[in-house]
Order: sequence, then C-alpha cells, then structure tokens
Amino acid sequence: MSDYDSVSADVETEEEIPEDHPRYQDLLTRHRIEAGVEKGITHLQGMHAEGRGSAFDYLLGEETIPSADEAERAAAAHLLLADRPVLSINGNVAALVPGEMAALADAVDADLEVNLFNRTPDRIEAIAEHLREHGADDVKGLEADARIPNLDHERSKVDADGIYAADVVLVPLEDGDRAEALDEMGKTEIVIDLNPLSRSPQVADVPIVDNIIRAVPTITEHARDLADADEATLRAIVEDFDRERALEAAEERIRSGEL
Ligand code: PTJ
Repeated sequence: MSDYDSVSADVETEEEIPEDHPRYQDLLTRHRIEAGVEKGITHLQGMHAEGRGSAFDYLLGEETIPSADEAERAAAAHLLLADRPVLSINGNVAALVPGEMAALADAVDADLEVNLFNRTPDRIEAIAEHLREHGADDVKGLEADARIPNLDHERSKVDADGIYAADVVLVPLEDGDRAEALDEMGKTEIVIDLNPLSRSPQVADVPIVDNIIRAVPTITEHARDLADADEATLRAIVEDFDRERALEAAEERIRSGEL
C-alpha cells in the first residue's frame, strides 16, 4: 500500500493530509465538510452538495480555468464598485472558507450574512461564532427582519440592512430559487458554483465556475490588485466580462476535458 492509499477521510486534522497527494484539494474539502458537520455548522445535506461539487471539480482538472479567473476579476471589480456589498454564508461556505470570506469582506468592505436553507437558531449562532473565530468583525443574518419577496422557505429570511438592502451579493454553493428571487429584486449577483448548468450560475451576472476554496482567495487577490484602480477602470472590467462566454467555456472544459 502506498502512502497515498493510506490517506483516509477520517484524518483528525487537515495537516495530516499530504499536500502532494494528487487529490489533495478534494481530501481537504471533504475533511472540512466532515468537521463542519461535527461542529454543527454544516447540514448533512451539505455532504451531498460537496459530493456533487467534487465530481465537477474532477472534470475541471481541479484547477482555476482561465474563464473562471476572468470571472473572479470581474467579481472583485463589482464588489469594489458596490455601495452595499454582502457575502452570503451557508453551512458549506462556513466550513470550507471562513477565514478567506472574512479576508474578502475586509478587502472590499463588504458585510458577511449567514443565510441558511436548513435554518435553526443553533446553526445560525454556531456559524456566526465560527466566522468570528476566523477573523470576521461583524456577522449579519441573526436579525432576519426582512424577507426576500416570492420565496417561501427559510432562505427568504434576511437582514433589512444586509442582503435586503444590498446592491451586490455574492451567493456561493446553492442551487436554487433564492438566486432567481434576488435577481428579480434587481441585485447584481456573483455566484460561485462548480456546476455551470445549475440554476444559480445560470441567472448570475458573474458566474464563477470554480471550487470555492480557490475562488475566494483569488477574488481577494484581484481586489487587492485593483484597490487603487479608478472607477473607469473597474467599470471597464465589469463591462468587458461576458457571462455567457464564461458559462460556455466551463461547460466545454467539463465536457471535453480540454481548454
Ligand atoms: O447550510 P444550508 O442549510 O443553507 O444548506 C446548504 C445546502 C446544502 C442545502 C446548499 O448548499 C444547496 O442547496 O446545495 P446544492 O443544491 O447541492 O447546490 C450546491 C452547488 O454547489 C452544487 O451545484 C455543487 O456542484 C456546488 N458545489 C459544491 N461544493 C462546491 C461547489 N461549488 C464550488 N465549490 C465547492 N467546493
């Protein structure tokens, strides 16, 4: 048995996963989701979501394809231009990239808001606390004093001064009607989802087909590079971005395995 074969999903800490393992990122995301379930942050359904994502990532070659990098740059420009940007957090996002989300919020001056499909007071509180432990200053989503119109499940519950009032919202890892409802509210939506055919990227202004563990740090890097850019430069990046081309490039890569 090789060293690689002996790496199992029940490693206790992520440091035990060898970084040169050919499926390192997959093992890392799987481990973080399992740890999230154990901590009461991630819902069991989050494991299925992770499994779906993992299959698409395998087909993408587990790398950020050029069209995703362009989308990540456009996302950074949108977030920097926004008056009230909000980054939405569910149980998978909290488990996978808590510190990275806090760093992105800091880089673009955005709010973080917990928004859950399987909403319980305990999970909301555990996720908010987990984000604070990873550097978030302020976490929204606990008030839930507003509702997204035309959405009749728990994800409609939002903060009046958070997602409800936002002009740009980052919506990662959910295939659903909330993305459509936010679109109907006229918000600019940035979606991170490894499945380009999923409903959320299909309605997004900026669909990012990439693993969230690569996408979020890359958006932050672009935001830091663009921090001193003037408004005209940021607007040009936003206008040059072609959402249809990004979706087609990702689908083509998944179907053919070629760039
Ligand atoms: O935490 P809650 O209660 O809000 O529950 C969250 C669920 C699991 C219900 C929510 O994430 C969900 O609706 O999951 P879906 O419908 O499976 O959609 C998740 C999408 O994210 C799928 O299209 C996956 O391909 C994709 N995905 C999964 N993992 C990743 C990913 N995309 C990017 N990076 C990943 N690591």
